[in-house]
Amino acid sequence: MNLARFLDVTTATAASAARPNFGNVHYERRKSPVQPLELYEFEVCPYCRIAREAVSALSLDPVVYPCPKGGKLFREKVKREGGRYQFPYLVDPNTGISMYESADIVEYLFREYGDGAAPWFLRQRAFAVTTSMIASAFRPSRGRHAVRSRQPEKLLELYSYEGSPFCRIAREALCELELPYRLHNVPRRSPDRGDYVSISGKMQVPYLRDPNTGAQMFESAEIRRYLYATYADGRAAA
Ligand SMILES: N[C@@H](CCC(=O)N[C@@H](CS)C(=O)NCC(=O)O)C(=O)O
Repeated sequence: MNLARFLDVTTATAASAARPNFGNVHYERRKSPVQPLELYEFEVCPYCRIAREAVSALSLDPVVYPCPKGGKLFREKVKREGGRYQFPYLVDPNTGISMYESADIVEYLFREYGDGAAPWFLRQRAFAVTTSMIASAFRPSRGRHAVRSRQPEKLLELYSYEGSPFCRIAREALCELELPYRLHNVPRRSPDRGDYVSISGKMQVPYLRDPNTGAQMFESAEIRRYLYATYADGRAAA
């Protein structure tokens, strides 16, 4: 392992440790959305993390539209539809709702799809926000700013769960490149793990599938390199 990779993994692991196991274990899901939820967010935003932990804990599979700072693609849609640039922003086409505010998103998801009550680590607001800010502070520049990219025709697919440091590294690259993707959450005890293993061949995340090129891969460093090589406009992965 070279020094850059060592630092990458160490800081991503420190970020995960600030929210230990939150979103890594499945909570009861009463039903699944028929049409995928849409989540507008960016990786380093601590409030977005809270929303992502909720979808991860419920093993939900939203389409994620990355909205990094300086992004030209999906930020505008949020402004147009919601009235302001603020993230996270959730759209549920099944119920017709759309909302800002991570606390409202958590409450909505567990009411609509879970067993009613969100777990304490998402409900205790001051604790959730503070620790999520600490997590972001370990990787202040990753998953924050947009990098010019070209858009894929078909949605990429990422299998992941929120608290894995390696999944974070993969999500950061998708975010920086503003690549929309279907996020399949497979936390521990998720009922969806069986299906996942039959697709991927083993229980390991992150796992990226790109239907545009046929590429599929597990390793976070390889995922970052692949995404930059394939979609960045003339820039290699840092
Ligand atoms: N109270 C909101 C706070 C959301 C918020 O402040 N989000 C910041 C990013 S961390 C934002 O949208 N900033 C505007 C921008 O990025 O353009 C929540 O919990 O969702």
